[in-house]
Amino acid sequence: MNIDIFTLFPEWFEWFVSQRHVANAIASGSTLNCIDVREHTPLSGGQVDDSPYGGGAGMVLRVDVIGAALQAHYRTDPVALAHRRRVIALTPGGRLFDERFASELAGERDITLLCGRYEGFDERIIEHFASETLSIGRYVLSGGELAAMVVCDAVLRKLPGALGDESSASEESFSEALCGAPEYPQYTRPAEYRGWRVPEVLLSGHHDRIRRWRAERSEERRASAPRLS
Ligand code: 6GU
Repeated sequence: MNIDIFTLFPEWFEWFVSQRHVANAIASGSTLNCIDVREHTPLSGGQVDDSPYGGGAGMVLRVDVIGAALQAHYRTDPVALAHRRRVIALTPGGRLFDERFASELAGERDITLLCGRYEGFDERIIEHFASETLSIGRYVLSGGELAAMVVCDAVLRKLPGALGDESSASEESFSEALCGAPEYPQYTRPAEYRGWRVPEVLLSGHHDRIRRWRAERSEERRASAPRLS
């Protein structure tokens, strides 16, 4: 899939794209493209934000600046663009990002992420240039960049080839293979450490019993887990 990220801090993503599973996804044909919004501003001195109408603290990302960046990159009217592909404004009050949302995005060919900064977006960006909003949690970050990385991480690892072992993404916590239940507990060597033994069943080599034991533990965790939505 192709992910375009509109940001004022493209250099933040240099580290991110060098991480192994992200690099694997890119090597397998995905792209992660950062567009520097400031390079496209029609305003002088690289201005991208302004003080809010009506007063108040902080600065707001300007609608004309985001409009110009989208227009320059896609060479199409950004309003029409938002009807053709998912253009997602990253904002703390947006639709909460969860495993279902991640799977939905992993099924897309192209997505665009708009990173807010300062006190946020001029509302007209969200209304006219975005197809939807996304939040990674109910807290305020100083910008959408870290949220964009969270989204890319969760989405790219769902694509074939991103992880070493194909089955590991589909079986883990909250995935459909587990009917939305949290993952069962995992153990590796040593079989005993400070007297803490790995459950005998996992050492038994008895695959049916292991499958049953895991399903039961998974179910137990679901019963005691806090509601996810
Ligand atoms: Cl997507 N952006 C910002 N600025 N803060 C957030 C967020 C996004 N998600 C949670 N907090």
